[in-house]
Amino acid sequence: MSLSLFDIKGKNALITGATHGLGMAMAKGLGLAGATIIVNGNSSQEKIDKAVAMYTNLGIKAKGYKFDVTNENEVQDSITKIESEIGPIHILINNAGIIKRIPLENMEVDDFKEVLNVDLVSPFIVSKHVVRGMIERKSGKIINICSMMSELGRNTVGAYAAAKGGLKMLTQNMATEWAKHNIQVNGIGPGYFATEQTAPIRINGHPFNDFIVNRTPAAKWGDPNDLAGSAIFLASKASDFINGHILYVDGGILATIGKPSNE
Ligand code: GCO
Ligand code: CA
Repeated sequence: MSLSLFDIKGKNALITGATHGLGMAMAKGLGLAGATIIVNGNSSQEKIDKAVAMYTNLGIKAKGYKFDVTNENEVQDSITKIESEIGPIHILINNAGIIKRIPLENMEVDDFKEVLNVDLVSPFIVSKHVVRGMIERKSGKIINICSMMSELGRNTVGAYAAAKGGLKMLTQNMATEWAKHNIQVNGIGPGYFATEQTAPIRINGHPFNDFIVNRTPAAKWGDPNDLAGSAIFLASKASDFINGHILYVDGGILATIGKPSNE
């Protein structure tokens, strides 16, 4: 009985921004657990095709759909197309996001708004168009990818922190409104992971790299594959009575005030 609680075989999972990074790692985890992976990207069809080939080579059923998660018309049309071609979307991971590392006093308003638009407004847009089917079916799983910046600030990522802080509360409000339909909405808050997005601040010897290794009790950057288990858990029956919870996968960062670098 116990392992079947985590069984997501045959479920259809839409992951936004699943052509690289943490989105790809979580999608791979769900796919290897038997879910059909719906790969969203917006950069290029070539990047989407490459990602779909990667999933397929692992024996995962996957199909790519190029659409801009900030464009409600594109989202609405794509969700309709997906649900007619693949079937109902049982699991949605709102992962697509951008970051602009600029000190707030120097940040253009347009840059600030772009970060909020992608990281906070688009999870609302995509969820709004996926949840209708979930409400009809009285079943669904939505996972919003939050961040350490849902809880903590850091120099130069003010817009991102505002968006990810908002996404934490949006997650809790989605849970509040949709739990009665047997839809569980939760978040995953990744700590610092080795991805393209963090490559610029992860260079060996870069002050931030040393800072993070010291600030993380597990004393290392996360491996994106460390997120698969949390994604499967929040996408499966094992989390049917969990609502509005942000599951931090951070090597202990939020558990501690930190320590002097020589300890
Ligand atoms: C940064 C990093 C972080 C991580 C992640 C932490 O510039 O501080 O990019 O934002 O990507 O969001 O949870
Ligand atoms: Ca909470």
